[in-house]
Amino acid sequence: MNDVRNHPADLDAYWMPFTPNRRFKADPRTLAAAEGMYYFTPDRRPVLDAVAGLWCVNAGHSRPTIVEAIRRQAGELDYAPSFNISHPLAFELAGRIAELTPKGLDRIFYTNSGSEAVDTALKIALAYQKARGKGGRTRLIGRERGYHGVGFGGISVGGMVRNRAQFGALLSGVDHLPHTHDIARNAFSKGEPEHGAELADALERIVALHDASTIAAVIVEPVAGSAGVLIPPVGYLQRLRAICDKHDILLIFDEVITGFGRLGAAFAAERFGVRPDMITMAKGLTNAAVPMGAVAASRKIHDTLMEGAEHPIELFHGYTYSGHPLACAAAVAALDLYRDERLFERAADLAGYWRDAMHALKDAPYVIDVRTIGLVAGIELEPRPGAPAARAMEAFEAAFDKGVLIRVTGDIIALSPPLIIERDQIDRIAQTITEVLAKIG
Ligand code: PXG
Ligand code: PLP
Repeated sequence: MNDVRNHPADLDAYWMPFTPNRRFKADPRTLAAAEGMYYFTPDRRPVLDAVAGLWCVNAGHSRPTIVEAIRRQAGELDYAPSFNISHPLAFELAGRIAELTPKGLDRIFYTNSGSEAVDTALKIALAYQKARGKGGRTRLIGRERGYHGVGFGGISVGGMVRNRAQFGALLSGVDHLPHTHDIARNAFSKGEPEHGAELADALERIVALHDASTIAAVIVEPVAGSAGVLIPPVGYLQRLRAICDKHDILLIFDEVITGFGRLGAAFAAERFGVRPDMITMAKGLTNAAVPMGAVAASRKIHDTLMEGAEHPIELFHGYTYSGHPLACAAAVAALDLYRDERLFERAADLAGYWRDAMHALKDAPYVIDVRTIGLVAGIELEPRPGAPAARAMEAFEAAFDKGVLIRVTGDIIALSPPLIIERDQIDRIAQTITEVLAKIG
């Protein structure tokens, strides 16, 4: 097998995403194969996957039924135009997704990624407001430390400062809620932290500032993933929902990470008992085997656009690859696996074991917080003085060299294993992190 370490010249052409390219190319680490809970390096060294790729391979790697579905589909129908024609599997899959979303959120628009799902949802929100005669409602409200992908819409409502800073003025008419991260009050919370529901009331202040008649939608991740696993305080999401209802503002849950079992339910909306007006999804939808995202919109939104628009095309939006046949085939096979292996229930059943194993890291060096929900954990480290993020990056490299793939963001280790993980593998992840933290300075 080709090892990029042996071909340094071959590394130049590929400009890698969200990567310190020069550092990577000086000491590349790549993965060449995967099966179940494991990756394999080009020299066939197994690496236990504690992050489901990038929070996306929820059923584990290279599952044969998904592989076979993609193969079969590629031989049968490689591509069908997405505008005006489509193909049967796209309709079948939409019905399958609608079985998993909260009742009434059952109109499915396909995209190719989470970023596109977010931009699509924001555009649907604006089109909906216009269609119902509220075209003045153009403002979009996001949240500090939110991650909504990398499209201009997504970084505008997003709150990861560095993802915005290089790119100019972004969308106008956007405001942000405060984030809910509060280690001083909530350190070492298990599940939803106790303090902070009142942070939702910041939405009332934003409404007072701009007037409700200018606001189209609020978008939040139910659990913020990329920013380092920020779990909503008890009652927070319910309060956001109530304030949105009071002022007739749409609420969008970005469930690109929280969807498809990550929290032990199909969607976080179900887990928290809060019904948004739209859900964005991607990642686990196809078990990441083929890129695909989607927006689930409420009937109210969908039907308003179906009745209201004066044009034969109700929504001037879509992608060449919306509902791509290979993605649909992968998604149907992935949803079959989730159902047949009861993987969402499995995640719920394992969540207690996961929580206890992760919270045992409380006493490891540098750990200032552990937070867990479903099969997600954030382990926050005290930054090394004068070198933020260095400690976590060294932990990542040391864990990889010990055969465990973790993910770090700033000084936070974020873990989100495939839902097929076994208890001894959970133990091994915790053990490896303990060893690694004892070793680094
Ligand atoms: N919304 C949310 C909530 C996400 O987590 C996106 C949108 C964008 O999806 P795409 O498919 O366009 O990447 C995401 C993606 C990480 C990490 O390590 C997280 C994501 C992507 C890559 C890395 O935290 N989330
Ligand atoms: N740019 C050009 C020149 C195009 O023709 C198209 C699609 O037809 C796009 C961008 C958008 O590509 P996609 O539909 O894959 O998002």
